[in-house]
Amino acid sequence: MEKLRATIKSGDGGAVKAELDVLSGQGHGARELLDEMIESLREVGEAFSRGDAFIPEMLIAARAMQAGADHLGPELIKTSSDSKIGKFMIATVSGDLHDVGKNLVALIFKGNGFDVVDLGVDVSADIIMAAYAENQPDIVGLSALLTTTMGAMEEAVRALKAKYPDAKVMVGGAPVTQDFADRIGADAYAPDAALAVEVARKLISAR
Ligand code: B1M
Repeated sequence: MEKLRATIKSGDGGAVKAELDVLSGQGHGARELLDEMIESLREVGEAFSRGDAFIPEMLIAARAMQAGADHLGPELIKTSSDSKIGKFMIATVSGDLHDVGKNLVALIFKGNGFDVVDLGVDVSADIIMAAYAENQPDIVGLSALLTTTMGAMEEAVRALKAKYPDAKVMVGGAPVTQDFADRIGADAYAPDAALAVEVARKLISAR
């Protein structure tokens, strides 16, 4: 696992994929490997906080992690059923460029039988509302990684709910908590991508 962490930090997506294949061959499961890659990124983030790493290091590690997550994709996700469960629209909120977690959530929803509309990063409340009207999703998922963009998440949830009271909104991301989700009027919170699918299924079946 040491080597996997080192390859994530080196930013070499090809080396990450090769190391994942080696570790899979040794019997390590996709979920364990994913957690290990997330942990590597957490370490890079801590180094950044200490001043021992800079933006480029965070960026190349994120790219390598994305390559690794995409490579694991087929094993991470369950076999999708033929009939679609519902439509899930996801965005990282305004002012926030972090997308590795959002992409992971989108990947896992696709693999679990959802139609996924991915609006990308730095998405304003206005764009989310316009996309809601256009796509009519069963659930809107919002991701935020910065404490400074939690306000944008609140703004998006409140604007969406004011115009579309029946809209169902799920929120997540490292600084987001159940308490925060409740305070801003979100319908659901999930701490990780796998649990987000379970929460979404419950939201849809409760309709
Ligand atoms: Co940024 N960054 N970053 N960064 N970055 C963090 C988040 C930080 C914690 C690092 C640190 O200081 N320790 C810190 C935030 C501090 C805070 O606000 N409390 C930080 C900072 C400060 C910044 C900048 C402000 C730095 C600067 O410019 N001075 C800047 C902001 C840019 C902006 O967004 N406007 C910035 C920039 C960047 C990069 C662009 C260089 C790069 C992002 C590249 C990219 O995403 N394409 C980057 C990175 C890579 C990180 C860290 C190192 C890794 C993030 C990541 O991808 N994690 C991060 C440190 C860390 O996370 N510990 C850090 C892996 C990913 C799988 O986890 O996204 O949390 P995560 O997703 C999880 C769950 O949160 C959940 O599911 C996933 C797991 O299954 N989840 C959901 C996520 N969304 C969900 C939605 C759901 C449900 C669950 O429902 C809808």
